Amino acid sequence: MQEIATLAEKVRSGQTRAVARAISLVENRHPDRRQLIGELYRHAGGARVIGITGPPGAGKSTLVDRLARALRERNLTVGILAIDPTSPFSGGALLGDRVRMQKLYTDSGIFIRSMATRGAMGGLAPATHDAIDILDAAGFDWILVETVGVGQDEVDVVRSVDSVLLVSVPGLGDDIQAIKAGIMEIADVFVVNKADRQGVDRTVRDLEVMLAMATDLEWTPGIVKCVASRGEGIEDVLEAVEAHRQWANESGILGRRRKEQLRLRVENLLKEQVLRRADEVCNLNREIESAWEQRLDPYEIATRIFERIES
Ligand SMILES: Nc1nc2c(ncn2[C@@H]2O[C@H](COP(=O)(O)OP(=O)(O)O)[C@@H](O)[C@H]2O)c(=O)[nH]1
Ligand SMILES: [Mg+2]
Repeated sequence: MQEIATLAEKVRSGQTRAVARAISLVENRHPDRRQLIGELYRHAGGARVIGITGPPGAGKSTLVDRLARALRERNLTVGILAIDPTSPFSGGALLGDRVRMQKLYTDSGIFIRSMATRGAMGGLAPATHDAIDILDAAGFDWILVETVGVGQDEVDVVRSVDSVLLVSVPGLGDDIQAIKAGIMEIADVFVVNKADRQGVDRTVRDLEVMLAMATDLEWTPGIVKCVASRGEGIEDVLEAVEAHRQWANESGILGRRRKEQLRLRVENLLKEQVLRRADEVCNLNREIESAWEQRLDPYEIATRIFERIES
């Protein structure tokens, strides 16, 4: 469609409104997204994609804000995607984020968008991957993706960036949470934020011990302290990201990771397509309803549905 081709052109020339529209399109899983990504994908791949994850309240948004400013000072452009598991219209936290992050809006070298997770039938990770492509094709030098790091969708998002920053704060509880969420083993840089608080050295030591015990790591993540709210330690964070990037490049890990990302995206799209198709063919709700009445086991239900998709 010409309309989508034109939209893709505008995205490529970096027009903010076109970028916003394109992201809405993939966020809503609109059928035209296929053509859109088809037009943009080959122009993506140049951006540095960084994931910032960690428990709520750790200071991720504050850090993202500071990183974005630091990058702008180096004349680099920054696209920001914030993923929030709550609906964008309820939950004061996100509203707070938006208001706070709005300060950055006046600069066209920064684009901020929060991705809604509502109603995404397994579509959050695919939508975010597509949004990253859009920002990448629009020419943003860096793309920062903030996630809370809970749930498979979010883990999938985090797995599809070049470098992962895990933000923790003094106090052991948060670290244990992070380990539980299965995020720990994919961290490339540990950021200990709120270093103005007591117990920061203890947290750093705990992380060091944990890393020392992990013998199978290809890369030893750096541990960086910062006070995001005051903008302290931001250069150190960037330096640690740079170190990881350099290693990833030289070791060939970056190439391998991006190939794994492609696989993950394809898998997610397949799941999305199969689910959608199953719903079209069978009406999943109704199918579950009747299977429940008949006390069918899940294997049988899935097999029945799959057979109907295939026929
Ligand atoms: N004391 C202290 N507070 C901070 C620091 N960084 C962020 N905060 C505060 O922590 C709260 C949560 O920050 P936010 O960036 O929204 O956390 P997020 O939920 O991880 O995105 C806010 O009130 C911030 O002002 C820091 O380095 N030190
Ligand atoms: Mg936040």
